Amino acid sequence: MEESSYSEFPKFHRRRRQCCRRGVQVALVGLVIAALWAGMLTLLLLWHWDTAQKLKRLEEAAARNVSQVSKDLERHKGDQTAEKSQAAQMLQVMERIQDEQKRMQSQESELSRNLDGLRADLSNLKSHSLNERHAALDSLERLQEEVGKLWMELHESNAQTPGVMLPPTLPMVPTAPATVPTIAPTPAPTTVPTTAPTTAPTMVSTTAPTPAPTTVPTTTAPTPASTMVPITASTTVAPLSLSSAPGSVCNTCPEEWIYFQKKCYYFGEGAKKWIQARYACSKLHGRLVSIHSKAEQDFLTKRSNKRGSWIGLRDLDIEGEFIWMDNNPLDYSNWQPGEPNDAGQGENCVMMLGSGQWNDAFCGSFLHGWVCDRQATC
Ligand code: 2F8
Ligand code: CA
Repeated sequence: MEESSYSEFPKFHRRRRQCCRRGVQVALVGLVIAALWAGMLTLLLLWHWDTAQKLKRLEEAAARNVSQVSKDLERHKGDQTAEKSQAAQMLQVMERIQDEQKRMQSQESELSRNLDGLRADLSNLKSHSLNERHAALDSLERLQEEVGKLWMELHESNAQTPGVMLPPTLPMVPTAPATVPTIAPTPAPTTVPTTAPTTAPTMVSTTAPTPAPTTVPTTTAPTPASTMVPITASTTVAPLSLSSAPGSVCNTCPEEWIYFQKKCYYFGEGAKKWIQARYACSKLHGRLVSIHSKAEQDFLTKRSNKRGSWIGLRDLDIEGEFIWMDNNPLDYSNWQPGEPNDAGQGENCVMMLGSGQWNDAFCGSFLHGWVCDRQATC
């Protein structure tokens, strides 16, 4: 039995060793598993920690961004408020400007209304004063014409009435200036009645019965109705001696006069209005030229003043009815095309242009030439 017990011992040890080895193996496996779990856990922890760190950083960044955004938002809100207040201010300014514009527009329309009114007044005033001026000039010219006629008659009668002394020349009635301001009243109407009638009418009444020259073969035109001078004298022409012995040659002209077809012509020079030219001719014992044929016109054209000359034709009394100074009918004419046109302020006197053609012109214009005629003497 004992022997058997001794023989059983190594078996026991073998079994025990085998048993221990398995335990160690199990323990090792356990250890390995534990190590693996520990490693896995460690990794898990590390991953978790890393994720937490990242999350934390993200949160911080998000918080920074949020604060930045909120700051931006506040700044933006501030800007918006400022802009709003600026917009409100601008709106106010614009409203003020619009009000100002409306006020200015109403002022402007009122001003333009006033201006229109003023313009209308001015044009009324102008046309009124122009009409007055024309009327005054017309009556002045008529008056001067009458005075001229009376003066010539006085001279004629003086020649037949010894003892009555007359000045050698007719005092010129002052006429309105060539350029009268359109608004200012013209001086003509005031000067005419004071100067013109002083000598002529009173002297005429004493000499009126003097017969008109009997040798002048003129057709007496109806004297225009004049309000200032009594129509007592017959219409006269310049005192020319026209009688001639039968068969004698009547071709004698005074010095400086040019003879052509029984008449003498004087080509005057020096600035004159029509009425002044007429008076200048009468002083030379002639009258402003009357033209009755192409031959006569051709003769005059050759000698015409290039700047124009007054001739003895006008339509003073009736517009368009032209009358020659010799009272003969208008049997020949040489109008420039388009004339007479009574242009501008009215044109009642006729001029001969440089070309020889005729143009009706304003009687108050100053022309440098004027042509007189008279009958040649025998
Ligand atoms: O064109 C013809 C026209 O020329 C002038 O007026 C612009 C003359 N005026 C004077 O000579 C003052 C007009 O008489 C003439 O008809
Ligand atoms: Ca004309």
